[in-house]
Amino acid sequence: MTPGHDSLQLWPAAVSATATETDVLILAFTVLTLLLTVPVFLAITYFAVRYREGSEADRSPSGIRSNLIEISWMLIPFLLTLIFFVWGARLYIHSKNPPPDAMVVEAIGRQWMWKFQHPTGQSEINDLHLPIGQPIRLRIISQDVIHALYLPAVRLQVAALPDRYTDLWFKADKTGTYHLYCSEYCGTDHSVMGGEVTFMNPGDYQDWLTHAGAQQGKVAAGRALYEAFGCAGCHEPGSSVRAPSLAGLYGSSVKLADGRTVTADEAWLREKILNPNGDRLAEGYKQVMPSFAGRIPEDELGRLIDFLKAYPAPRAADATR
Ligand code: HEC
Ligand SMILES: [Cu+2]
Repeated sequence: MTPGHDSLQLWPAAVSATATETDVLILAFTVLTLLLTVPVFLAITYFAVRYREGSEADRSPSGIRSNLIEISWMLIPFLLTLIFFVWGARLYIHSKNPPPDAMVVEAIGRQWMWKFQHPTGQSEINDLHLPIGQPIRLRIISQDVIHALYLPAVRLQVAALPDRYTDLWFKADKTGTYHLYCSEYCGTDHSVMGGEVTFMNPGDYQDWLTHAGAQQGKVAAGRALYEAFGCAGCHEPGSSVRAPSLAGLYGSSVKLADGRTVTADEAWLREKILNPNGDRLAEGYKQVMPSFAGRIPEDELGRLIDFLKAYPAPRAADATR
């Protein structure tokens, strides 16, 4: 199942044994709760009607007194619910104790993106590629405020805290692409802080690491600089500064305040970042972008431009994500 809004899903796909067990636990507990409450409500309704004011019903004491009935109506539901306590506690403890051979992937939350780093060094932003059939442990931390990483397909979520590691582990057994969210309100762009997790066969994962992963790593490094130098603070939607979106800018034509039109190629991006004002001002905007000349080392500038070249124009689907 792939993420999307075209079909309404009442229950997200479950891709691990723990996820399936969690579903069974919740369903079974719902059934037990209904078994224990529905008869009570039916009895209340029945007695309310039967013994309403003015009814002819027989109100003389029944004479039945039984300690056995008193004890069993308390003890049986207590024991039945206790089973669920033990079951739930076992599942919880299991989910908190990653096996020692788990593959550790670092997850870093920041306003407003997730960065994931694979044990072999590749990193990616907002998307996460993982192998199936192997325990994965995500070691999670935040660079700013409290976020929370939520993976509905494995039925797990955990807070991402500044200055403290938290974990989450699972073993997926189904390939596919599923949603990944930040589930802790963390500021203006909280709603777009998320992406997709793709579970792949181990062989495909190795391929991904050597090809796409390596490429994405470079882009991810540039994206991190885009955030670190404060570009995102002005250029991302939700900013209080009115600045054009840089998504999909590379290769397009830019209208300047002085009436010229230029193509946003590599050289132009470089010049614009180092010396944004004067005759490079975009049409319809104020001159507020600071010059980064002398502030960005040459190698980092290269990576930043690599990121801008790969920064896709927003897809329609992203707007609703
Ligand atoms: C203080 C807010 C601010 C910061 C920080 C900022 N910019 Fe800008 N940027 C603007 C504004 C406003 C414009 C539109 C006016 C202009 O062309 O200068 C702009 C324009 C641009 C353009 C031209 C876009 C177009 O459509 O013409 C590029 C490219 C750009 N910025 C890249 C960057 C990069 C890369 C960084 C980080 C290294 C950055 N900006 C940091 C405010 C900012
Ligand atoms: Cu967040």
